[in-house]
Amino acid sequence: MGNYQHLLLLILGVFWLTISLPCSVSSTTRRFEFNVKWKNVKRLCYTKSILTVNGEYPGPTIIVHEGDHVQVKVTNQVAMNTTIHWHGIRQYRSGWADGPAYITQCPIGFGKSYTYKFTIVDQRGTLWWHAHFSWQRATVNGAFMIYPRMPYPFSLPVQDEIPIIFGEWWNSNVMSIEDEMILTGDGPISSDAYTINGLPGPLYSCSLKDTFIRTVEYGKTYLLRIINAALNDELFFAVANHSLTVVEIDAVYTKPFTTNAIMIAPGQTTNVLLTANQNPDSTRMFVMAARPYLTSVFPFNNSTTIGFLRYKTTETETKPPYYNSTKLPKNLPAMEDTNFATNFANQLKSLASFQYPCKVPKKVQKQVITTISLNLQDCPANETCKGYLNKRFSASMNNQSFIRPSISILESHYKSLKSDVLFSGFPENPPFPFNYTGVDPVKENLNTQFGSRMIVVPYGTTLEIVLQDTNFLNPENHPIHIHGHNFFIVGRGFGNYDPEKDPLSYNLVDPPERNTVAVPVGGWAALRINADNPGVWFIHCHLEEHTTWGLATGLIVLGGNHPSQNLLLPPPDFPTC
Ligand SMILES: *[C@@H]1O[C@H](CO)[C@@H](O)[C@H](O)[C@H]1NC(C)=O
Ligand SMILES: *[C@@H]1O[C@H](CO)[C@@H](O)[C@H](O)[C@H]1NC(C)=O
Ligand SMILES: *[C@@H]1O[C@H](CO)[C@@H](O)[C@H](O)[C@H]1NC(C)=O
Ligand SMILES: *[C@@H]1O[C@H](CO)[C@@H](O)[C@H](O)[C@H]1NC(C)=O
Ligand SMILES: *[C@@H]1O[C@H](CO)[C@@H](O)[C@H](O)[C@H]1NC(C)=O
Ligand SMILES: *[C@@H]1O[C@H](CO)[C@@H](O)[C@H](O)[C@H]1NC(C)=O
Ligand SMILES: *[C@@H]1O[C@H](CO)[C@@H](O)[C@H](O)[C@H]1NC(C)=O
Ligand SMILES: *[C@@H]1O[C@H](CO)[C@@H](O)[C@H](O)[C@H]1NC(C)=O
Ligand SMILES: [Cu+2]
Repeated sequence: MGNYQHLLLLILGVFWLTISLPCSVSSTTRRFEFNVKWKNVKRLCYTKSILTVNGEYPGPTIIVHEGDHVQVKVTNQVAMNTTIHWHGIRQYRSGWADGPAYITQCPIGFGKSYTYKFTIVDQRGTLWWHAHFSWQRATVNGAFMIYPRMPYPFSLPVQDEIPIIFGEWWNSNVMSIEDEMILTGDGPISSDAYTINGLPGPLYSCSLKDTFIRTVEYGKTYLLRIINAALNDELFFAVANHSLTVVEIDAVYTKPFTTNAIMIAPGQTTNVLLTANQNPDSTRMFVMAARPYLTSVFPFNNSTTIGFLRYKTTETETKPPYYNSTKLPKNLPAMEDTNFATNFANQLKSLASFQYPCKVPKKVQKQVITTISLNLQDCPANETCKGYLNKRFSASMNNQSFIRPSISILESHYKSLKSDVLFSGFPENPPFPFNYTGVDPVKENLNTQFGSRMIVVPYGTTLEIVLQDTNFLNPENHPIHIHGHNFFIVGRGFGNYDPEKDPLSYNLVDPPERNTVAVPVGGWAALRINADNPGVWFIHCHLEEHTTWGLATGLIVLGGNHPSQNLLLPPPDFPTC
């Protein structure tokens, strides 16, 4: 070999090292302690005891880097069961740490601890964590930030960041809402306020001091890490006189686009860039506002949470903030603005660059078409039901209303217990095809069947799931969340999915990649998944009321031939039932 060739190899070698180094930097183990405990908190003039992590509301922020090993020791200090879910974390082979009660694990009982252990693989951006037991996530939630190994692929430099967590506040005890719903068959009571970082803002009574205010500096660009932790509401969000550039959703980079507002569904996260480019006048505060995107006839709280961006000047430090205007931003969409929601969703595309390729399956080995539906269950003769028409509200996928068993399905699956047959055989098509988005709701039989059947696929299957909304009770935009896998939203539309025509217009180049999809109201969404993560993965509507009613199923991905294609061993402190 000549000298030149040596030199070339050397250069190539150095180049290879340079590009591969950031990924191969030895990973760190980051440890956190989460103590689940009560804390007295006052909002809207009501003081009540809320469930928290470490007494914080919203809970502590987890900050890690891509590639890190994460260990969170959760200790339950309250006389209730609990679990924590790391929403959107892929959990490669570590399904034991995913968290949904009775899907992957038995709950952590009073006085018990469980250490969730997992590794951050090929994910960067904003995710979040929340309790996954009953409705505890109302107050037990927080941000989960993953810093990238490589510089941000954004054209603007990020000079600072602003976490924004939307939530819902109930003056009454949120822990008893689910029990009440199950007892009476009625819908949940609606929340009393929406919140930004736990604060309702000045449009609610007694809340002037509970207002989120963030000082910004003229000329700087901020990364807003926006999380929708509300229980039952999709939200619009806008900042007065500022535009937002979307750069990442659900910890996946997107093609940047600029918008006056965003729509964000419960379970979703969206990172946007905001440049503080307005006249830096200390007497002015810019309103940021969030209110529901409404597609349902069910009761909800018709109100808006606002906070402020305040420009920093020499006077800012000494003067109290002024609330010259609490006028809502002109660019905040109206509550029923489905056109805005649709146009916004149409603009979301994977970055699909050389460094961050879009790994959408071009072909699929299996397709599952499933309705996502609300239902009305006939009232048993010996009971009184308080739902619509004196029946029980319910919800289903392919006419199965999902029942969580009282064991860990993951454990049962891992040990190949006999009960496993209960957890397979989810129908691959609606049992009776009908005009899903055209049925007169009330005259039909809206009953459903109870069950715990899930979709089972071999390791590595390329899977397509088509989610079809129905008009039962009312059509509604449902945010469907899949654990353990990201998916690619290759198609969306209104009306009934057409298996012949609709695939022709799929985006197989740069579809958005997410963990939660807002399925168009009265429409459908087609998702493609590389089922490459062995385990048991919950699939459910991220409107808490719908999960309670059974709008859920699961995906069981079998182990592969190679040891690296199988689940890790169960941890020694794995909670038992
Ligand atoms: C909605 O919020 C307002 C303002 O706090 C409150 O007065 C009202 O009772 C709430 N509505 C419902 C239905 O809870
Ligand atoms: C925002 O811009 C509008 C004009 O589009 C202007 O009337 C208004 O005063 C501005 N608001 C602030 C807080 O600067
Ligand atoms: C805002 O209010 C403060 C205090 O009342 C006042 O000094 C200031 O001029 C007001 N600014 C605007 C733009 O109205
Ligand atoms: C919400 O409240 C506003 C102001 O009171 C009202 O104009 C609007 O019609 C209400 N919207 C719904 C959907 O109830
Ligand atoms: C009604 O009867 C069913 C079937 O016998 C029973 O399982 C259920 O517990 C009863 N419900 C009430 C409220 O008594
Ligand atoms: C479904 O129902 C809608 C609304 O009634 C109607 O417009 C549409 O033509 C129906 N579709 C089919 C395939 O029957
Ligand atoms: C769902 O199942 C129930 C109970 O078996 C049945 O009465 C109903 O017709 C089914 N509905 C649909 C849409 O398949
Ligand atoms: C907690 O969960 C365990 C296991 O499912 C169950 O046996 C126990 O009754 C639950 N405890 C409470 C307080 O709900
Ligand atoms: Cu739903």
